[in-house]
Amino acid sequence: MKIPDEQRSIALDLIYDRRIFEGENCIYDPLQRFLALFEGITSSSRKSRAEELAELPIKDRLVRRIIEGEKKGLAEDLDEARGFGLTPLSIINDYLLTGMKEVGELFGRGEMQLPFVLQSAEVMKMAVSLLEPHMEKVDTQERGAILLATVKGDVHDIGKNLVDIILSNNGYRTVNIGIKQTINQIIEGAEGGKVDVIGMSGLLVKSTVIMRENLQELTTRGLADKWPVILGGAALTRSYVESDLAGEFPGTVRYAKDAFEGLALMDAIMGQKRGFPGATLPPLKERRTRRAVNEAMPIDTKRSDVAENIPLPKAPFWGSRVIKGIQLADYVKLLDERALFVGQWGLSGKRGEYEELANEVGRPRLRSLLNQAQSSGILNAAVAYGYFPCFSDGNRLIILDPEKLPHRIELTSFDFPRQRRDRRLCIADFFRSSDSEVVDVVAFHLVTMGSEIGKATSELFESNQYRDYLELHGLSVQLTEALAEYWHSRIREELGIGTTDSHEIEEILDQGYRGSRYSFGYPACPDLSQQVQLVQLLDAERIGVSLSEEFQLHPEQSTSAIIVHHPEAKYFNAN
Ligand code: B12
Repeated sequence: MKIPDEQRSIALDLIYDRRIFEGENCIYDPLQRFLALFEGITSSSRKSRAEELAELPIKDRLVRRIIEGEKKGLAEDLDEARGFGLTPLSIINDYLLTGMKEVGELFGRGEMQLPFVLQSAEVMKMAVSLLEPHMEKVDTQERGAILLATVKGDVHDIGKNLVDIILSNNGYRTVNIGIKQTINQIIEGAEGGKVDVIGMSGLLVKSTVIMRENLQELTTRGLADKWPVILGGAALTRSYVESDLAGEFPGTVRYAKDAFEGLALMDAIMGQKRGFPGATLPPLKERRTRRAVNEAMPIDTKRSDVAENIPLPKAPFWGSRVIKGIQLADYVKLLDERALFVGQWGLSGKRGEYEELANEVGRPRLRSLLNQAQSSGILNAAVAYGYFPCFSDGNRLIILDPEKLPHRIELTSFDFPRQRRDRRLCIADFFRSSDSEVVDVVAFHLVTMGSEIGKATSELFESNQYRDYLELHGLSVQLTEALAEYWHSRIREELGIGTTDSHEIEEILDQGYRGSRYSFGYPACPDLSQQVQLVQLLDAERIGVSLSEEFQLHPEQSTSAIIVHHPEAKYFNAN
């Protein structure tokens, strides 16, 4: 956006050598076009962005500052605007918020990416704090207020915090009370904060149940009509919220797929509340006919057609070990760039723009962030892992005490669901059964990036460095995944099954190896409560990881898995 479109597209044509030929003749040569475009222009004749901005009338300049995320010279511009007699409130509402509205529209059309949206929000935040000392009490009339909380038992806060950033920098007051909040704390926060709306967030499947209970509690206490409720988070679906929950809740409840939908809902709710003409809430998603609930069916424990008598790898040792101080260079090779750039940093752009965004924005930021993170000592990668003798019994995997072998003394066990269709797969089928003369081997691992990185990201959020916050948080979670991927490859190597590994990183990230790594909470083994046995087996406290009552790992940037060597083991959905 800051480089004129023509210059940008010709520069890209040059980088990617997009010459066009007709037979032998080159009919389009980006190099020639590039030279022609800049003929006679020297670096001193090119105006700086500050100069370009300075030429705009002050009102347009304020709008552009927000859109371009340009902080330099902001204080002077705000003084100039006030010098013209504009009140702080008018500066905010008529110009700065106009800029933020445009930012939202650009984002909605895929023409602006999340890091730049956050950069604009940073300028907005700074402008408001510079204007605040000049505001009269009456000036501070707000557009509306929302309480934000991640529900009981759930530690995820990035989604809720992004909502906080977008809403608070679009003129709404936010009361962000944090993670793991009970309904009592939510109600107290809403009463105390005098909010208009309650926003709840949650990424766990369990959180969707908690949200339902919270709505029931609001109803029982006669508070259903007091606050409209907006719900968001990965495990929710629009139809669950807008048909199932809305059907049971006498008040208003809506689903927001992202922060901008949250903003649109706030605009609609507040518009209605203030009686703005034409303000309406989007209609609820149509109620679908409910699927027939499965009557309690007998549990199917019959083994599937997975081959049983495959040759077994040999465990390098029995029991568990701890490895600390793992070097970034070892696991960064397995960083899933696409998941980082698109999934975490929102560098999705329009169709076909991924490579450009990755080259121009993603990779340079990634390099500098990795350098900073490494030199500041906030990466403390550690692993607890181990190998255990085992056998399957129906849908259970029995873990044996390695010290008592050859006697088969059970240490603990895991229960896995079986598919009701397709191949009727169940994780237990990938292991020798109790009838086998030999015992099988299973590996587990639990990896963590430590707690310092979480503290560093929180500090960025607290100090309103939104873009840095998003980027460091995103990097931290993808490094956790990379560490898990790296340790899985070490385990394959130690088991002697790494020889079939693909040499391409993209293929490795797509399970291009023998066996599989299943994490509790994912579709092949959704029951999170079995993290308990895993954490005990690996004695995870040794690497500073503990499990909360709601089966969440602390520190947040941690993940666990059961590692299966069977060649037929791949991801599947047991539901
Ligand atoms: C990255 C990731 C991780 C990372 C980091 C997790 C973290 N702490 O942030 C790591 C690798 C560490 C991880 C680990 C685990 N994860 Co994980 N993870 C994810 C993943 C892929 C993306 C989450 C994310 O960062 N999203 C980006 C943020 C910005 O999005 P968001 O929070 O959804 O918020 C946006 C919207 O939803 C919306 N929104 C959210 N809230 C609200 C509220 C309001 C009011 C509004 C308006 C809008 C709104 O707006 C936000 C911004 O636009 C999700 C899958 C997914 N698609 O979401 C699984 C997921 C959350 N993980 C899952 C699981 C199971 C785990 C583990 C338990 C696996 C394991 N056994 O180790 C562990 C647990 C970790 C722990 N500490 O306990 C499950 C949870 C489901 C469940 N079974 O309960 C998910 C859903 C994957 C799945 N099964 O499909 N995970």
